[in-house]
Amino acid sequence: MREIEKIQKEIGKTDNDSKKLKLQAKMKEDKRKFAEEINVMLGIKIGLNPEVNAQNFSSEAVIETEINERTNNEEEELIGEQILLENESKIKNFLLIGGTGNGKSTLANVITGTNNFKESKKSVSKTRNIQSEMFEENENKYLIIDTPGLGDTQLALIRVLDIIAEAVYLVKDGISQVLFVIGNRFGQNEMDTYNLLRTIIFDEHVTNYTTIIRPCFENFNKEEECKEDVDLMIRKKGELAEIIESCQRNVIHVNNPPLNIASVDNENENEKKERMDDIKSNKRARNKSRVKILDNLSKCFQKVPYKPPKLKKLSTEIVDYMENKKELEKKLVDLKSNIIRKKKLINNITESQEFKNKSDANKINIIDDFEEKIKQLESKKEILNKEIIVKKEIIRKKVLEHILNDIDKLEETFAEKIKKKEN
Ligand SMILES: Nc1nc2c(ncn2[C@@H]2O[C@H](COP(=O)(O)OP(=O)(O)O)[C@@H](O)[C@H]2O)c(=O)[nH]1
Ligand SMILES: [Mg+2]
Repeated sequence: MREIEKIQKEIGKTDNDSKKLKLQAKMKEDKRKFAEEINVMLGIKIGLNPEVNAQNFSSEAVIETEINERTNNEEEELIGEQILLENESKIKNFLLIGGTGNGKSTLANVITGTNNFKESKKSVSKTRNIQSEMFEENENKYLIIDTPGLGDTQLALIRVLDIIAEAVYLVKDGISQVLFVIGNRFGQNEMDTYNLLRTIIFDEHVTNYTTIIRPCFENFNKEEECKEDVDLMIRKKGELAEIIESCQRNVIHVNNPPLNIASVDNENENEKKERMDDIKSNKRARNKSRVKILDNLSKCFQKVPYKPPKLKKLSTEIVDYMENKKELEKKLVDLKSNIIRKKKLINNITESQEFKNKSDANKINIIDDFEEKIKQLESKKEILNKEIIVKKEIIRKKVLEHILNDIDKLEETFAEKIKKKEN
């Protein structure tokens, strides 16, 4: 029940209605599972020893309340689901791309107003997965999608394929804006990411839906300095200059300095105060950045999202497999926690006085029964795992086939990566 209490606390804390509805739905599901578990436990006890009166178990009362609550709330639940569906259809997608270490995850934290994305220090290993977060601001619903630097030469082809599949799945209904994050270390890797996407899932119109984000820009509220920076990038010529020109110089400068400033060894009071002041001032900078960015992004809510033909094609090819895979993954998670719960349950039962009072034959029966159930679950888990792998492989194959159609147009690094894999 601890999990349920945790969710209850979370519900109390949140003001966000759609999050509340989701949490409530999750809580109900957890409660239902818990009740089922207790049912199984009671069933075994009653089945093996009919004279044990079920009323003696305090859990019986719990089940009854759960069941009553479930029927009473069924209608409410249906309405809740309806609202969730309607809300989800109005969400706009924002895809963050760019090289590793340019400030994408930090930007994702700033935009969403969370700390859910991992901001990497140089020494720390970076995330290799797509991460997304939904939030609401002035009745606009944003889905912010953070991607690893696809141009990263250390990234294995298999990961690139998985990332593309996940991104395509998330933005299957269209992209409101691609946020191309360009730090000071801008180089070919960054350009490769943009070009890879432009070649395989977008088209030449992507620049109409591209916003270039320049983090680490302290004077981001000084228009003149921002303009100078854009002029400078354009004067350097090259591919970046072309993109900036064709996205009508849609560049947003921000500064999102870190909040996770580590203390020095044996930090004294003064040093601590300084650090706290720094964090406060960095927080202020981030808040200002957030206002500036959201002001820009909110304009996208009037525009029809970008849904280029290649994106449409690849998403139709993989969407069913992706959904299937996600369903299986969810089942696997449920199954794993079910196994853990069953193991805990048998521990609790064997420690109870009631169990100890039973005859040896009865004890063996109860334990055998549980072990058999756990064994069945374990084998189900194995089957699920295999099914997931099969789905993943099909999806990768589909993405790879899709990329191969354009291999001659790809940048060298990617073409090489793919050819190496082919041989
Ligand atoms: N001062 C400053 N540091 C930043 C800014 N954006 C990111 N960083 C730092 O740059 C590093 C890499 O950022 P991260 O968001 O993990 O980059 P990612 O690999 O593109 O996701 C981290 O140490 C961040 O604290 C910024 O606007 N200003
Ligand atoms: Mg990152």
